[in-house]
Amino acid sequence: MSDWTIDRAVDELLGREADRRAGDRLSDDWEGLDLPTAYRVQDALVRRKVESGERVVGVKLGLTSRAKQQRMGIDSPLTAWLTDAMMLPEGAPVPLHELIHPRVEPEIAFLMGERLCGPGVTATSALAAVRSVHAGFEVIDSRFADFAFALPDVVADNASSARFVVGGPGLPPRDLDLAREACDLGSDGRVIDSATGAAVQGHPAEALALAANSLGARGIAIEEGWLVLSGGLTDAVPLAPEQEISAEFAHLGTLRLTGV
Ligand code: OOG
Ligand code: MG
Repeated sequence: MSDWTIDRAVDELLGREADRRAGDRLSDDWEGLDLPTAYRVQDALVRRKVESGERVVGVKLGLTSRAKQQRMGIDSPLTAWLTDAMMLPEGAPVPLHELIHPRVEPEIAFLMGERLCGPGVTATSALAAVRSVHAGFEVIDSRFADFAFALPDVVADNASSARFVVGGPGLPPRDLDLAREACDLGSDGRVIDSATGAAVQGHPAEALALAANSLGARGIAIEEGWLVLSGGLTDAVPLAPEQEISAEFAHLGTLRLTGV
């Protein structure tokens, strides 16, 4: 018998974030933690952040690439929330003492020029709602030990969200072939991985459509002015002190991020 509730799960996850400690999976102890309940925890968690002064600035996809799905052992994409407190300016160092066990992954970021709401969103209609496309980094930081979780755990944990960077100034989608847009991931000047936009759902616009349709099924629209992260194109890299991770995109520019 477990006595978990949505509120208790939110307290637990926010407590771990504040204390910088990872813990056990919720699903080990909470039999009733199914996917709808997990999204209720996620929504309640972001509501708590908003009550404490943070502002929702967009949404992210997770587990959209084979590289990420294989590493995490989960093959269902998911969505989660981005707030202004997670946003790092381009080139800003990542203070590691604020985080538990951060990992960095290169992503494609969309800035929305129009509201987008599923169902029925296609890659074409999704891309038509985009103002500009940007190079992105996400710094993920699971509140579960060793990033070991089942799907409802990671959904409840706002998909390990911690920090993100969006490169400027971006390009209009019509100027890009996003499936072919290449990205080299570097660590201290050495290329350690690479992918193209096709890594996320075959095309980053398919990932965006997936976000619009899954959020739409929960009655949520992607608003004009919001950012959307595509999901990591490659596996994520653990970030160590003084380590510089770079993401060199063919047309979207290069992002660099250093742990301090
Ligand atoms: C879950 C978050 C996944 C992505 O881009 O695939 C994610 C995790 O890997 O901890 O953000
Ligand atoms: Mg990510």
